[in-house]
Amino acid sequence: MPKLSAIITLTSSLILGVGGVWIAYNVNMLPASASMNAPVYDELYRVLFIIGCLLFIGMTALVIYSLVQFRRKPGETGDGIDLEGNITLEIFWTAVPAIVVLFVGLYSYDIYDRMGGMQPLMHDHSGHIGNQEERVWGGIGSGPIEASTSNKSSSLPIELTAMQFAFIFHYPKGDIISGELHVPVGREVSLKMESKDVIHAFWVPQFRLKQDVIPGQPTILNFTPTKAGNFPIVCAELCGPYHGGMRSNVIVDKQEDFDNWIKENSKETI
Ligand SMILES: [Cu+2]
Repeated sequence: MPKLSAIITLTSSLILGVGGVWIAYNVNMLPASASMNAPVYDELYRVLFIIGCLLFIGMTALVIYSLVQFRRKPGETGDGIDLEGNITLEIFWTAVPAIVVLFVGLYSYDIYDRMGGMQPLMHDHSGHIGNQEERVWGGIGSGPIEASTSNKSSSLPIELTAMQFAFIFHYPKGDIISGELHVPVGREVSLKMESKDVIHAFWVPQFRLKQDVIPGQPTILNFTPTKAGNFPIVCAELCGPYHGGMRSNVIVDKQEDFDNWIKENSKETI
């Protein structure tokens, strides 16, 4: 009998494992993936989804099995069997969740690091600027943005000002001001963001990117779009009565189209 139950447990676990992985790979709940960040983020999401599927299916199956198997039989009137403690089982159900939670924590940290989350994002009060900012913006304190145009870096610097209730983009090259974000596909963009009033958040679901935009404290967001198209920019921080309407678009163009857009708009504004 113990042999049979071990075989049944092993087979059900295998079916559960394969089923969970199959669901996670075949049920896609995420929007299109359009930046270099996206695959890294999606990998973490998939692993969490697999764990979630395993737990959900496993527990539901166990509850249904118990309801059927251990139901009160006709004619039974007494209490159930008196059970007290099971050290092995208790160690098992403490160790397994502990290992799962530890794994998820460490893995999430690794993904956050790979997405650049541990790199400095903003000025501190002493005026020091993080490495990314030095690279793209020339490391000149809060000096004029024009200084960055001579930078040898291949990143495209763009300045974002958020306010109730709009995103305004400024391109140092050509001194263009736009209500929509235009970027070329395949090139790193360095977005320097600052708010004029309250805290907002720049969120592009297809880029898997979300970053707070804070008054008086610029934040830098670097990303590389990988797919041409038109994607929504959403304010993801409750910022006032029209917060829900604080939206814009990011238009990812081929380099050629982007260059044309820059050329056309530079003429009008310079
Ligand atoms: Cu907002």
